[in-house]
Amino acid sequence: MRSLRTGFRGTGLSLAAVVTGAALLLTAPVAHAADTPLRDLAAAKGKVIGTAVTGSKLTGSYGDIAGAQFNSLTPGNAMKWGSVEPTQGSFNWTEADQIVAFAQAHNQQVRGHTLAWHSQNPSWLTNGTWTSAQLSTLLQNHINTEVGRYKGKIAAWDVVNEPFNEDGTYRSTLWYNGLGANYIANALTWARAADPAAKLYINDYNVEGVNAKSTALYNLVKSLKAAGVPIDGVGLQAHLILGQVPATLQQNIQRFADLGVDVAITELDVRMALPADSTKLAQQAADYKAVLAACVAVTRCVNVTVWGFTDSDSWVPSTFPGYGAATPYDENYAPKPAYYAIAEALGGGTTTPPTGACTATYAVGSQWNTGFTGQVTIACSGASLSSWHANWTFGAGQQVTQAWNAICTQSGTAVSCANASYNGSVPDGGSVSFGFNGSWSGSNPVPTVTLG
Ligand code: 9MR
Repeated sequence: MRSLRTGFRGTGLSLAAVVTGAALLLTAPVAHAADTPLRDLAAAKGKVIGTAVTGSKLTGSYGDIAGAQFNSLTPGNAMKWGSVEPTQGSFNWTEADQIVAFAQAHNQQVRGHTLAWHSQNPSWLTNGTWTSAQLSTLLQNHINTEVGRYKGKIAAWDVVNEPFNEDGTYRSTLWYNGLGANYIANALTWARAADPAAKLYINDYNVEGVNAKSTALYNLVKSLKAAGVPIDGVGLQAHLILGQVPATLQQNIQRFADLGVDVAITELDVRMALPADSTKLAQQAADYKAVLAACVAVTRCVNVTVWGFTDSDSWVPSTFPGYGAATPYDENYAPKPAYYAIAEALGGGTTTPPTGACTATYAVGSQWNTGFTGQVTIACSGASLSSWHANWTFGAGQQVTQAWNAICTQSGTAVSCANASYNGSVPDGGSVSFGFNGSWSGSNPVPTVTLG
């Protein structure tokens, strides 16, 4: 973290600067959560709203938001086999226990994730040479141990994760190759025995719309039901791309519901090419709203879970370089348009961000081959501030090197600027500005500034 002190610009840089950029303006309303938390809105609709979480982060703003806004938590990684049994016979339940305890303290459900998967398994398991009988015993013992440990504390388990290929054939995995497709029925049966109260799910991605993969899942669920295998629900992960909510989402949810199982949207996120801008964020809001609306429209769609609620805790940027901003809160925990869209789809009344309040305007002034000056103006109309933080995320590796009339810190791409001692007050109808020198290369896109 770099700390950049307030001060007057002492260099002659701007004199030598070549003005290449016209002032670019973007405004953003003051960060302001919905008046009614998402979990209360969801409950009023008979739904559950969840988020994936990282146990070690459940303090401070992250913990506050996770506890206040959501009534279901899914451990993002903590309950995976590789996490809980890194060495055969030696268990580590620390993070999983922590998340369950947090959920209980906040009156939240827990979705257990996940028991039979091809990924994030311990190396002793994947590197071992096992007979079918041994493999079957390993899986049964794993399910007994983990489901048994949390018996009565888990609302739903993703028992089987990602069993299908895109064309609807079974994925070639440790389990399928060693045990055949029957591993699915067995895993469900063992899970039921270990915790009869938990709802048992099969979970997969790219099964949100009607397609070959979701039809294979549909046919599997139908045959499991016919055979009396315990299956209570399907999880549609919903790792979506901006503007690409499948048109058949609601129809697909409905056809599973009609089979007599529940449906959950288990890992919702909507990724976009970075940097985010107001147009993309508006599209993302529409996408989130469409997903929530499809779930709200089908009685048996019981839960929508986002795969991380803040952009600072999302798997997307590391897996899809150049993509991100996929969750409803930005990296500084300011709610994004997607947040308000979720609230609206859940029937929230006064959930749109306030207009006629205080806005932040970011402008690129001078720009030369390696540097630029930026100016942020905070203006209030119909509202006032006694202190402020202006936050943004640089989209192309820019760095703030010196700021004046604000105290700016930059951590990675995230910049946060607090008022100086003398300019925290912004009266109704008034404005304050601060400036900074920055470095850039390649491109210098304008970020969206939020006020906190
Ligand atoms: O969010 C998880 C990330 O931290 C892990 O690195 C990744 C490894 O595969 O798994 C992520 O979660 C996955 C989930 O368990 C199953 N569906 C896809 C999710 C995103 O990869």
